[in-house]
Amino acid sequence: MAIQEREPNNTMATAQNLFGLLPTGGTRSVTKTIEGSVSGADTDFFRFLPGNQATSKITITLTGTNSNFFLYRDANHNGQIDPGEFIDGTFGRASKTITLDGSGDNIYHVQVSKSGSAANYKLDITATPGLGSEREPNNSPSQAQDIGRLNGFRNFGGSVSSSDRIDYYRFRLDTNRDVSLSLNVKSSTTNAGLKLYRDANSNGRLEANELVATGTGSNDLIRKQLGTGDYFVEVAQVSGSVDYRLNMSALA
Ligand SMILES: [Ca+2]
Ligand SMILES: [Ca+2]
Ligand SMILES: [Ca+2]
Ligand SMILES: [Ca+2]
Repeated sequence: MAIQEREPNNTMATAQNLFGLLPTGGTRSVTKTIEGSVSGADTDFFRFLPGNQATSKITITLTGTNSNFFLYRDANHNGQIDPGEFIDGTFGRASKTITLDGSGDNIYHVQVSKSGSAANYKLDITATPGLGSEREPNNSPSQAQDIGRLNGFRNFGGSVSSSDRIDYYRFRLDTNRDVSLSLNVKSSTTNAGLKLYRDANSNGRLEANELVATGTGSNDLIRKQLGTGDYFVEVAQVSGSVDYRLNMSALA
């Protein structure tokens, strides 16, 4: 049954709370459907969290002409939208679905606003339990799996081996953030290495002087304050057939 919007919900601070989507230990996808309307002076905010640290993806779909939606995470918990807190939006695109692979249990805010005359809308938010998955081919920077703007936690499972030596992921920062990356390898008889690059000259290639950090310690930890830019994460096989979990976060 659909949830009706409740006014006032015009700011992040007064967002209508949808709470967690997934029950603890649940194994099935859960969808919440919200119905509302927006007009010139009326914008609507909703807040939700997946409810489970291991969430393979969140999908948000907006139905209704003349409306837009924007996804944020209030990184500094001040109830307002600050630089770097925007994650994705529809901006009048024909397809109004946003998918976040490998989402951790972040608290998200969705804003619906009108793009034309007053609009009725339906918003479907789906959370799917499990771990985000790498998508092959991801063997070069140009094939890197693009996770979009990194804000909060994102987690992926993948593998590298002698026949698939490298996996690349890419993310974007729109403001300064404390970024943390780590690589957990399932079997102690296998090993992989973690590197972080920033494509400073935006030529789509990763040059030696663009290396930002190399993982250290048993979990290949990288922890650094980073500024605006396009970043590439490289997971490279060192020995054996490696099943890994890559944890990424960007916090205020
Ligand atoms: Ca409304
Ligand atoms: Ca409103
Ligand atoms: Ca792989
Ligand atoms: Ca690969």
